[in-house]
Amino acid sequence: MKNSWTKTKFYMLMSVLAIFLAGCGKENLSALQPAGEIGKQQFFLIVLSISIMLLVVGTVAITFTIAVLKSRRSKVGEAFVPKQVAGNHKLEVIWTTIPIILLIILAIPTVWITFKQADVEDMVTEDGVANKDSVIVNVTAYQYWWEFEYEHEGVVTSQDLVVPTDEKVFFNLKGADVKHSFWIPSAGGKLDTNVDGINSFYLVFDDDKAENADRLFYGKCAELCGPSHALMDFKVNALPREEFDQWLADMKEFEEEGKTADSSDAKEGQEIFNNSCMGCHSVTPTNPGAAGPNLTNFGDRELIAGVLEHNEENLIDWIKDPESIKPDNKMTGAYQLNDDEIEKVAAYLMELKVDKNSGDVEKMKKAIEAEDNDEGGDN
Ligand code: HEC
Ligand SMILES: [Cu+2]
Repeated sequence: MKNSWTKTKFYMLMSVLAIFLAGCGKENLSALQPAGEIGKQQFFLIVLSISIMLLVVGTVAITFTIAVLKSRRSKVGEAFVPKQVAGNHKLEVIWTTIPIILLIILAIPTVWITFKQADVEDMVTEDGVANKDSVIVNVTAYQYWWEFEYEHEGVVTSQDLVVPTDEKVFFNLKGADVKHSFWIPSAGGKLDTNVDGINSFYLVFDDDKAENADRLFYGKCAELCGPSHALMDFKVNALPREEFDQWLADMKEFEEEGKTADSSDAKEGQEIFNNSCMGCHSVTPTNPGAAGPNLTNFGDRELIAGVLEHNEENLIDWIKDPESIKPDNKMTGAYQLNDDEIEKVAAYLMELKVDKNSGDVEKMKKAIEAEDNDEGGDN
């Protein structure tokens, strides 16, 4: 009876663990489902080192079990003394050589891949200037948000990183305040963003993997950097090359045309924004904000401040009391607005859209909804 209960407990524990492990396999978030060259190499190293570890642990466990079973007093008698092997030459050689061989098997691919992944030769030309043929993103990590500047285009975004698929995307990483770490689990990393020096590496995003992940990967800060470290997330929008080029073109066109608010609320909101928020936030795509994220394409974002679902209600909550959402963030207390003013600013920010496609999707969704409603009426 007791035995079967122990077994039941064991199976219950295992099924709970299995459920947890099932969560490890998301296409857009997991190092165990690599989505590009670097991620695949890192995954290979994980599998290689775990296999070697399992081999060692397994061998030791089995040998130990055999020894215990074979040397039971009931079997060999009270007076039995096993064969003494201290200082045995052959054994000493065997158990020194095997670990050395295992370490060599582990070391060669690890060292080779580590150096290969740090190879950013294609990023600069022979004259030492940034290579025009390569996509280069200069990343700056702030407490608790990310800024992405496109080297050749001068385009600046924050929180949402847009990259082309099936080619090397180079990153120059630095930290603005404290040390952070840049990590896109599916694609690879992590690499520290230091305050005193730039770290460079590249990532590749496979197009088919990006499509499986709905073209959206998750990025994270992987170095404890303050109270809101765990909320320092960003999104990676991985697009085919033509769509990526289109996005860059939209961003630049936006710079030329500028953006004027549509609705009357938004117009008033724009004025309030210019007075109270412009000191830290920029709404032109080529201008890094002074102390806060660039908000040029804020209306296209997936999330607000990297953590809240993107809608007007949450935006109002954020502007009203950012501290309750991201403790220690650097926007808290920087302005004084009443509820009415906050609603108008929010209306203005929701209108800041650059991605023309996303507008079409919105329109399409509305059209489909309208159609569905019509059908509903007929029945
Ligand atoms: C002192 C500088 C400062 C001022 C002034 C300021 N902000 Fe911010 N803002 C920040 C910082 C810093 C962040 C990033 C916070 C974080 O994520 O940790 C931020 C984040 C945001 C975000 C989220 C951005 C994103 O990328 O998702 C919005 C929206 C925003 N601010 C709106 C406003 C509005 C509206 C005002 C004016 C009423 C304003 N801010 C005034 C510094 C400022
Ligand atoms: Cu951080």
